[in-house]
Amino acid sequence: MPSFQKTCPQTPTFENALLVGCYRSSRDKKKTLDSLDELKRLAETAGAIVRHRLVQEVRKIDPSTYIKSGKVEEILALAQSGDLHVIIFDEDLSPTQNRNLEDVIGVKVLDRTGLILDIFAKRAHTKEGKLQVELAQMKYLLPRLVGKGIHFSRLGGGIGTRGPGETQLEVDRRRARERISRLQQELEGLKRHRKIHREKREAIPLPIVTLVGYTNAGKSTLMKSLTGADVFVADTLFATLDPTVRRLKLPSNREILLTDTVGFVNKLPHQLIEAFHSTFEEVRSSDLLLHVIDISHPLYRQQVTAVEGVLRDLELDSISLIKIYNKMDLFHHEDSPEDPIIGISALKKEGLKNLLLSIDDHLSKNLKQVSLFFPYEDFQPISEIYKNCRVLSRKDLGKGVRLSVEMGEKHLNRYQRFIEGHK
Ligand SMILES: Nc1nc2c(ncn2[C@@H]2O[C@H](COP(=O)(O)OP(=O)(O)OP(=O)(O)O)[C@@H](O)[C@H]2O)c(=O)[nH]1
Ligand SMILES: [Mg+2]
Repeated sequence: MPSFQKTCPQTPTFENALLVGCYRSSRDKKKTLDSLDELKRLAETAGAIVRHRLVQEVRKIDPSTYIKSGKVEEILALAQSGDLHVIIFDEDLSPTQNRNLEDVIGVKVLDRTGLILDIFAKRAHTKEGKLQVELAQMKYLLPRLVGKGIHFSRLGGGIGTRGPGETQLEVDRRRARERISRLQQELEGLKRHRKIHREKREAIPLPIVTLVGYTNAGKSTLMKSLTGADVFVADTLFATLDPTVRRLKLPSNREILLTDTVGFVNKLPHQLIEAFHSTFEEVRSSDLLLHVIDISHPLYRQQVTAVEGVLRDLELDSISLIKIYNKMDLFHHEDSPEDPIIGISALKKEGLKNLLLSIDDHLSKNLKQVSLFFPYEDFQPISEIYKNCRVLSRKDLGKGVRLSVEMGEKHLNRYQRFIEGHK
């Protein structure tokens, strides 16, 4: 029986990396170069020093090594002559390509997915976050355990082998499957727990407003500036993995729940989307999404498109959304974004009043004016109503109280039995 012990081979603190980007035709070259810039940031976040880049036209993908054998030779020469610890491909490699490249070059090979999973493993702090990342990593590793066994063991630890990577070294597919189903069970348990939490939260049906956006756009900074929440902010990718929720009062005195959550990235690994299902479930119950955009980023338009793509994939695109252009203090572009513009600086706390008014405005649009009657023997919900909705008028009558209230769908459902004229 293979052991399930963690093995921690010697790893340099920083690993020298070679990045490889491939494009099908010269039209795509610029896109590949941009994507490689992002891969560099991802690699640095994982602890690598990017020493070399290889950008290559690949008309036809080689099924055994992705790039042509000539290029493999070139990389081999580089690996033999220098201090190279890891090769990172921007495109996803098949398990076979990954293994073959490592066999020939003798250096650890990762793809973008493996790298992102590694960063998530480093960042996960809560029990649920850790389980989710481990599940994603196991799913990524499972097809890589076929055939010759585990190739990573020869190639040292470090980037791409953190978290379950290390425990994987000795396990076979059966044990990996067992682990996957155990993780799924545990997550299911946590999900039930979370559901109870959510139901409790929804018992006070405050509108839920969720910050979404590309990683590093400034979501957590905005959360901090608006609510004073002590959330982690960093100039690094995937600073936030675990959702944080705080109450916030809008100018109309209406209270909302503001949620900060995990950022998106181009080519977000599907294993992560699946594993973070319950995190995204939470987003699904939002009344409004605030899409935070880093306008100072030269590729902000592509980032917007990537985020919109992920929202569509997660079927979150039916929730109403406001685009917020952040980091206006750094904004130097000639071309201005599409309107209507909400420009802010989360860091300098500029434009926040305007943002809060817009949130108020958006939420009001989904509100209806209704008349409710509370008999004196069923009077308790009135204090809740005063707290969570806008009361327009009140009349104390002989048998109870009549309120004219502005409320959203959530409240309409909750207080349906008090609505006058309702059968
Ligand atoms: N100049 C400037 N920097 C900002 C602004 N907002 C955020 N930042 C910086 O941008 C970096 C990323 O901010 P975060 O708030 O961690 O970004 P995030 O969207 O939560 O990122 P993830 O959690 O990785 O998805 C930090 O270095 C912030 O200080 C802003 O309005 N102006
Ligand atoms: Mg964050």
